[in-house]
Amino acid sequence: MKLFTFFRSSAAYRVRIALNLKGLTYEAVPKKLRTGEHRRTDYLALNPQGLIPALEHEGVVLAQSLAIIEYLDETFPDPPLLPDFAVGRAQVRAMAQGVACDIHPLNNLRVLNYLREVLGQNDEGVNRWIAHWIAEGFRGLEEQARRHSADQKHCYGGAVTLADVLLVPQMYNARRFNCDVSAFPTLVKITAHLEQLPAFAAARPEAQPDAE
Ligand SMILES: N[C@@H](CCC(=O)N[C@@H](CS)C(=O)NCC(=O)O)C(=O)O
Repeated sequence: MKLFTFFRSSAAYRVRIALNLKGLTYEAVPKKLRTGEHRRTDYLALNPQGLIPALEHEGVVLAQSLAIIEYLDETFPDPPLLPDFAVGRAQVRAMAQGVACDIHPLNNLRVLNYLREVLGQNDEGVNRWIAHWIAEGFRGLEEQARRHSADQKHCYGGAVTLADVLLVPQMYNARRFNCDVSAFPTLVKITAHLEQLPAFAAARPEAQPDAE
């Protein structure tokens, strides 16, 4: 198994957590986002969307972190990342998609570059944008976690789910951009617990071979 990754890519961070939770070994193939390695023809031949991550398994290359993680969960079901009942699965997916669809895309590198280079925003403007959209998304996620967490250690119930796999990298990004997360105590508490787990700790950006 090969993971096309970048140490600071939060979408790749999600897949690294899922691979570790499943106990799967993989070869990390780093692609430097800053130098545009993800836009070169060799990588576009593998992943035409030109985004990190992609996962190669048994000769097939998969794109999109949520699709990859659900593929891993179906192919290697132990431990499961989704509840065993339909309502639970929908609720966990709703939390995960809140991060993957509604927070992360607004703060992605190409969006930030567009704000800077085309719309002429300075660092202050870009940082306000980042903080605004993270806070906006975290508001709903905080309430969902408050309702669904059984122990303030997991977003949903009392075991690791897809929602946790998505939360931790997004919280990493929030801290990286100095966002004030004090209004989201449940998310902060859950993250603090999860970051201690070996599968999450080994996936953190600083622990990657391509970390700068
Ligand atoms: N929805 C995609 C997002 C992937 C994504 O945006 N990856 C970022 C790194 S976290 C990327 O490749 N950015 C390159 C760019 O913006 O040019 C997923 O979940 O895999």
